[in-house]
Amino acid sequence: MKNKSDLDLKFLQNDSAKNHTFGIVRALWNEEITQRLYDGCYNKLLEYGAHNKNILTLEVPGSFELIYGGKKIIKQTKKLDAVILIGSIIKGETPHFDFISQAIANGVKDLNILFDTPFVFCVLTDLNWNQSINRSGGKMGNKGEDSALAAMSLIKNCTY
Ligand code: DLZ
Repeated sequence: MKNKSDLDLKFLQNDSAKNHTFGIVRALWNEEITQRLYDGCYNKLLEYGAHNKNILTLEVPGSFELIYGGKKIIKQTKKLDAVILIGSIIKGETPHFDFISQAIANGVKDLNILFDTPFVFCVLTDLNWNQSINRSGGKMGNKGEDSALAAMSLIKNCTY
């Protein structure tokens, strides 16, 4: 395996998202970054055959609210095949970064335990703005695209 995309492409077909339903919960904090992640994720789902009407989007103020947003979107629709949670946390001068990052990772883990639908973690935890740009469509790729691939892989490999 050369990189993550090689692995995903091995399992996926070009219509892997067709006839599947997706939720995307997007945090608006660091909005430019989460927009880039969102676009990468959304377009990757379309590329694999998803229909616009089958991609439901919910926006929340910050990454901390992704957990509530994830719970809400799944409870209200009850028929999503996967949910992708998109956020961007950038380290500041206080320990806030550590508390929020840890809480969100734990919260997303809890959602995966509580619900049958998979929740994909697309939250960048970067030390500065440049790192975030690099991971949202810059020289390190776009983690939003990777998350779409992960969601499709989960639907394909974990549905029996
Ligand atoms: C408060 C805060 C801070 C300091 N930094 C970020 C961040 O880098 N990324 C992010 O998504 N959200 C941040 N927030 C907002 C919190 O996630 C949350 O929205 C507020 O604390 C309100 O609950």
